[in-house]
Amino acid sequence: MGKELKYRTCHLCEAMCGLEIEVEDNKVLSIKGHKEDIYSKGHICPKGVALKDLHEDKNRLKRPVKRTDNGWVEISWNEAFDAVERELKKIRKKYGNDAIATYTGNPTVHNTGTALTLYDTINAIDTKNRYASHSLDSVPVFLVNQMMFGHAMLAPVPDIESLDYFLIIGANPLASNGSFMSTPDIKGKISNIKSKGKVVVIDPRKTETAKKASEHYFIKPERDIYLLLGIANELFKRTNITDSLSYSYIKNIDQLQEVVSEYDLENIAPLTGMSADDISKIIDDLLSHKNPVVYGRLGVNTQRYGTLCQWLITSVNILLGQLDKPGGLLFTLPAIDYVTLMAHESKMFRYKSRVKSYGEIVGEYPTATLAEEILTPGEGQVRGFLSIAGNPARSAPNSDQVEEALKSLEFMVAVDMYINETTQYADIILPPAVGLETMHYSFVLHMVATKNTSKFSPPPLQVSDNQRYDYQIMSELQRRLFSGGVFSKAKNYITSKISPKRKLDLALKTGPYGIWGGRKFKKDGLSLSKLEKKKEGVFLSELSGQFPDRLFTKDKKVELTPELFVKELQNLKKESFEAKDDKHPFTLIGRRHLRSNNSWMHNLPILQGGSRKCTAMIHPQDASFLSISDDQMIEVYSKKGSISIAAEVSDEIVPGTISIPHGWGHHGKNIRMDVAQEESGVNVNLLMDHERLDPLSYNMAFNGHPVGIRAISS
Ligand SMILES: Nc1nc2c(c(=O)[nH]1)N[C@H]1C(S)=C(S)[C@@H](COP(=O)(O)OP(=O)(O)OC[C@H]3O[C@@H](n4cnc5c(=O)[nH]c(N)nc54)[C@H](O)[C@@H]3O)O[C@H]1N2
Ligand SMILES: Nc1nc2c(c(=O)[nH]1)N[C@H]1C(S)=C(S)[C@@H](COP(=O)(O)OP(=O)(O)OC[C@H]3O[C@@H](n4cnc5c(=O)[nH]c(N)nc54)[C@H](O)[C@@H]3O)O[C@H]1N2
Ligand code: SF4
Ligand SMILES: [Mo]
Repeated sequence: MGKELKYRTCHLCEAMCGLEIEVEDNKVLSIKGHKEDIYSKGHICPKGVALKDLHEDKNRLKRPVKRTDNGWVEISWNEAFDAVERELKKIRKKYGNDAIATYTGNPTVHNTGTALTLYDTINAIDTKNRYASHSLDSVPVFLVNQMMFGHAMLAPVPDIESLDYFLIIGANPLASNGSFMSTPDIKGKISNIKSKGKVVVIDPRKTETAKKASEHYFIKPERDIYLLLGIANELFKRTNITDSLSYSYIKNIDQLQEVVSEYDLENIAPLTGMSADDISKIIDDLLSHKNPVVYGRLGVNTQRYGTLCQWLITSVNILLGQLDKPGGLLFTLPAIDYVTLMAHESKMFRYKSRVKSYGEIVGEYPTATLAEEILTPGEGQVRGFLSIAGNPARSAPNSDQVEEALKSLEFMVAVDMYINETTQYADIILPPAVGLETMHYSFVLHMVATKNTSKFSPPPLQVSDNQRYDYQIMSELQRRLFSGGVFSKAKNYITSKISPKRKLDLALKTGPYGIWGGRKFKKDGLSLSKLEKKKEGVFLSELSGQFPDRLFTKDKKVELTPELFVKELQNLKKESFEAKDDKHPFTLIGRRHLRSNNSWMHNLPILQGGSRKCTAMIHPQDASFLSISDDQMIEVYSKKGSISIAAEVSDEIVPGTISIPHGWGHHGKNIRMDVAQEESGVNVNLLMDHERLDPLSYNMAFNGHPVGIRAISS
């Protein structure tokens, strides 16, 4: 077979770039951005190109392996599934359903087959001990959406192409390519906003995004809550909001005014480390631009005030008159209306975790308590574990405890293509075909995209007979591990038999643009076969206003002052930020790099090397006080652990704070990631206290963590 061009959406981050892949004899010759792609128009980043390396990675497993005293041994799929079924059923029989825990990692959102089968599989296992990476990043957003709009997944998205003022607080889309804002070519979009107005970044570090912005302001970590309260209060003071807002469906504007009224600029400014004048200028700009939006992500979500910050960001946008408005924040209406399809799942706080009594959110307990649920004896203790596309040994806090917990399990199975820091503890690893071997439809990310588009990509590469897709593994586990009654048995059997393509086709046909959409036959409506003919995808619509119809609250109103949030503000008043912890006087924040993706792409040669990635960035003032020079090894310690890491002395970080990326520390004698192990880096989550959570959503508060620093003498 000669050379062929194939087209596929990149699934690695949220941006959904279209790729043009030159293939010959099932080998990748090159990967470029697909210029005709309806959404990304040729944009690509280095990770997209790295899909070739992922395909060729010698460490990638293609057949199941079993851990033995003499190392890893390949076994057949049948043998592997038999063992998983036998061992997990044994645990269930001995200790009950909840003795099996499941953890689903970030790639489950990005892999279409997994996303389409995952919940059926986990529901079949029928355990309350469900965990996911959501509680390491997203649950504050879910909680705010639920409380304000009635649905955890109904997330507002900046109408990025129409903005003339974009205030970014605690996000670095130039490195991350955006989150809860799926849009390719952030750099181009930021330039476009600048040509019409301003992009302003508020971040304890002068990030890649900050450098590209019109203005950047340093803020002390975890003080955003004061800034946001101050902004909200000032908006009420400077304009007659109650009169000027045209919404008929926003409840409790007056109550919000009362709640924020005590946060004057002069009082809050010193807490944030920003000047009152600078904050005042930002408020002037918010009010004088036609299309302003405030946007925040991990910096304001993975901290102790994650939910409150998210609430106030949404509220400030509402006070600016920018909710559900072109040129402001909008909601999508994707071809597969996942929000509506998942409406019955959008529930919270129905039951509590055993050890720490944390409430569940969308059926999941916080990952920060997973290790305790495994290690704490008693009824309901977790003894069996199914990990799907996750690396909690690196991504979850207090990783020493996580590893101790994984080691102590009676049985663990991982669905993953690598033997890494987490899967090394599995008894059996079930490796899926991944990347360019899989078909793709980004139905989860279309929920937070900046335009409504639709695209299906068939797999550009073939798999061998021995390989299995994630969805095949999931469905097999679903059939074998089902625990339920007669009625659900039939449903379970049927759902496990429907192929992901059938599921997609059905969802597309019955979705808002489908041939049966709105229960009427539309000849030119969407179906999978129609999409298959359009390798560049189809444009469906610009985002447009949909409220109050799209609201999921019972009264079709937006709740501006959820009681839970207002109450928590009272606790904030009791908080004092004066130096409480003399042993750990610095605050630690995270950092992302364009050529990295959480913990799992460090084995791809094309992404390794280049600029220093896993360093502790420290301000020259702090470095000189502690006699630390650039590149010198330092010890960073916390209540939970200590790491040695090279210092990167830089005035791009606010004094008193250090920044260390996560997802590194690729060591362990049983792991098999040759390239990653060469430049293994250091695991920052050894330092993280798993009890340091946002008290409302129980999301992990990675940012703002107290640490101490000392120079290591050479
Ligand atoms: N300190 C600190 N910690 C953090 C963060 C931080 O900012 N700071 N960020 C947090 C965030 S936002 C997140 S989302 C989490 C991520 O946490 P996790 O999801 O637990 O970790 P990942 O590093 O994404 O690991 C993904 C795993 O999935 C596997 N994988 C990749 N693709 C596929 C696939 O298609 N199928 C299957 N079956 N497996 C696949 C990889 O080999 C890897 O083992 O980390 C969190 N941890
Ligand atoms: N290249 C790359 N892309 C990724 C990922 C990756 O690991 N690498 N991970 C993906 C995932 S899982 C996610 S969830 C998204 C995350 O997407 P983003 O949220 O854009 O990612 P971060 O780079 O973590 O941005 C958080 C910013 O907050 C700042 N910050 C830290 N603490 C505070 C604080 O207290 N206040 C304020 N105002 N700012 C603070 C940090 O300095 C950082 O610049 O990225 C996704 N995309
Ligand atoms: S920006 Fe994201 S979707 Fe686009 S090529 Fe890079 S990793 Fe893939
Ligand atoms: Mo994430």
